[in-house]
This record gives sequence, structure tokens and C-alpha cells, in this order.
Amino acid sequence: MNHKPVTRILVLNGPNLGRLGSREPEVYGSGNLADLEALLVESVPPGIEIDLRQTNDEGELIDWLHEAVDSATPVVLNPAAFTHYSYGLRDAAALVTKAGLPLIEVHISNPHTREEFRHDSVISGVATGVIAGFGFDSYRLGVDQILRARS
Ligand code: DHK
Repeated sequence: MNHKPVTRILVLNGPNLGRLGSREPEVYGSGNLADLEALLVESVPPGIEIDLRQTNDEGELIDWLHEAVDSATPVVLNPAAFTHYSYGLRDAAALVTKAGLPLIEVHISNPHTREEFRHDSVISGVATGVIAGFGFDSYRLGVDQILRARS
């Protein structure tokens, strides 16, 4: 396991999550990424940095997971649509957890109540845990769990 003290948490967001606030608000709520960042920053104790990022690019998301490994930084990951088919992202997520770092998969909605193609996650099998269906609180619960579990 990795015993570096937690000072920063990477909160990584996949495709189309940059449109939060205007994208299907009945599913994803009315808050945008800046609102999510503010919620998380205010929920963590002093000395913990929330490093929230979003990309529509699979390769960039994979690079950020490599960066998490190299810097021993825990991850909260909303893979968005990549959840359902990206084996490249899965392999990168496995690098994080095999390095002994937590990687919490989160979803704003509960994909199991939605279309069939959303029922499968190729990420869950290599994640530390999965939180879905609680809106932005899914992220907050993920961050809380990383902080509770730190040694
Ligand atoms: C976000 C997406 O963009 C979808 O592709 C996933 C996930 C669900 C969410 O609920 O956060 O299917």
C-alpha cells in the first residue's frame, strides 16, 4: 500500500461533464463543474487540495491516471460514457489501484436505472469502490471515503 499522507485528491471527469448545468438537468442536476468544485473544496479539511479536471479526450484522462500513480495521488473518477467501453481507461485505473492508491468510481445518476448500455462498467472491476445515484454528493462521499481511509 501507499502510505504517503493525502494532501491532494484528483477529481477527474470524462466526456460531456463540462456541460454540467445545461446538459439534461433532469438527470445531472442544475449545478456546473465550478459548483461541484466549490462543494468539494468546502467539504474537505484545511490542507487538502481538490484538483478537479474535466476532459473529453480519453488519452488525456489516461495520462492523468498515470500522473496519479507517479505522484501517489488518490483519485475520484467519473469516467462518464467511457465507463461503459474504455478498456484503455480500465487498464490505467488498474495501475492506480495496483499501486495501492484508492480510485473511487462515481456517477451522478444511477446508471442501473437507465438505458441498458449504461448497466455495465468496465472500470468497476478495478476500482476501490463505486458510488452512484447521489448527484454531486456521489463525489463528496468518494472524497470523504478517501479521507476516512487514509493512514
Ligand atoms: C455520466 C455520463 O456522462 C454517462 O455517460 C454515464 C454518468 C453516467 C453519471 O451519472 O455521472 O452513463
